[in-house]
Amino acid sequence: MTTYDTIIKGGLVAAPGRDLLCDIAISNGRIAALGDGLQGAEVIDAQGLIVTPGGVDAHCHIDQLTSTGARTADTFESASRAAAHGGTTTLMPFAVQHRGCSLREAVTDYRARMGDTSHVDCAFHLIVTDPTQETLKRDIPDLAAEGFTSVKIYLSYDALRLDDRSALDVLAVCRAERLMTMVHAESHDMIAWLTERMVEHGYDDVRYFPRSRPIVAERDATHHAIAMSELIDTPVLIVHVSSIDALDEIRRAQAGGRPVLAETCPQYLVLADTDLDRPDFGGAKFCCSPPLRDKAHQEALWKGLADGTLAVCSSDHSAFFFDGPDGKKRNGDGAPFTRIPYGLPGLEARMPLMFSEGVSGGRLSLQTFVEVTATRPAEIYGLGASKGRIAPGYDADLVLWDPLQTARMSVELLHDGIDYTPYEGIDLVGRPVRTLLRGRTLVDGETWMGGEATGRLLACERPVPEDRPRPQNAYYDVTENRFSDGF
Ligand code: DUC
Ligand code: ZN
Ligand code: ZN
Repeated sequence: MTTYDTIIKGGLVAAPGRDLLCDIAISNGRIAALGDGLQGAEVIDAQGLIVTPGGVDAHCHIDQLTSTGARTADTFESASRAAAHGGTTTLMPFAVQHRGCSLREAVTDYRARMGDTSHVDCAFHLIVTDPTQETLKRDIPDLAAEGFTSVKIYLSYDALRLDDRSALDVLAVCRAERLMTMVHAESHDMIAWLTERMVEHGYDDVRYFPRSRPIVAERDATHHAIAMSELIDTPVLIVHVSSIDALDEIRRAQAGGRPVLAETCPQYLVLADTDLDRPDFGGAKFCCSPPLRDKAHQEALWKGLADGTLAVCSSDHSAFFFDGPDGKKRNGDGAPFTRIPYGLPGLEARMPLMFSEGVSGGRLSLQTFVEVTATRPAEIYGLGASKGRIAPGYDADLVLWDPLQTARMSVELLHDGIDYTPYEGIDLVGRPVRTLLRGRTLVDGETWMGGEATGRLLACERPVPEDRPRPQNAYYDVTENRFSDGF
């Protein structure tokens, strides 16, 4: 009988399509077999535990310089260590091109920041803010060939947003190169106009922040992003969907056969706009964009995950300390909402929250939990051949969960070193108790076993298949430079 390197014995395994009580055999860092009575040099007892693929967090900002000059709080070392504690084994942060800089230089910079310091595997998305001819014609195609195969564009934020012509240019290159385009969909001018008036009339306290970025601005930009993707005939993925209204736009596009994908994040599922009312500038801890919404949106988003409208649940981790010179108070305790760095920490909390609120809470099946936290993000961004599934040939990135273990979310429970968590006080049912990356245990209970960092920089496949179905209506074919109906 074959003796494998490691056997995970007797757990309930969330295998593709069904949950199985079986052993998992691991050899050379990969899953070698699923079955009963498998033998290995090392045996990990998983009786009474659930085994899922390691989480793939497809939207996180790590060691990133924001457009307003603040740098996010963690390094690749600290972020990846925290991620592993929370059951995430692949991170997809961003390499950001700031205006006037080259995209290639941005990638060189972020690769150097990661270096050999990550404890989990990483693949970068590209943020394009300056689509010069060099960016469009040289850097994006060259980087795509090297495995950087997804691009995020912004329809909001002064320093990041693209106007429509520039956005269409980027979408056209993504179509030609078969890349996934992620869109931050909030209407810039609506927000800017409203913010100006609110500030002028003294409504600049952080508790008014959600009103400055209203749902209609998200709905409008979501519709617009979908329309641009239709014109170019290329898939888009709408990131951090926060409202029923945006979800409805996405659902309508999908029902019409459009290649429109979407993501939401735990903050929109478990936190609400009332959290921004907290005293002593506490609302700043909940300041992110799109903003937190009324609780009524939460159940709709959970249903969107359960029915597949929302394919991905990422953290949108963008961590700032509450105190300190580069944190939420960098422009003063009580600063106006226009001068607070936006973003919430969530790398480590994402999987435990989704397991507890989703699986233990009866909102998601175990299968759907795995799909939205691991399988679909891996597939959508070109990592589907090695990540996100428990099947022979896949990387042995695995998480063992004790479905009965409970804890209360708190800053002490987490390992990211940030001085707060927006999820403080949430009771958790079900906890990750062991995380493995390519067959090696990184975390066992509370004990860090990871030693030296072994995370790899991953090259992604081109996510859009050559033979994807084409829509019925005519579109301008940017590869052929003519209309698709022959005009
Ligand atoms: N919104 C984003 O789009 N990115 C990072 C943080 C945030 O709040
Ligand atoms: Zn965004
Ligand atoms: Zn983001």
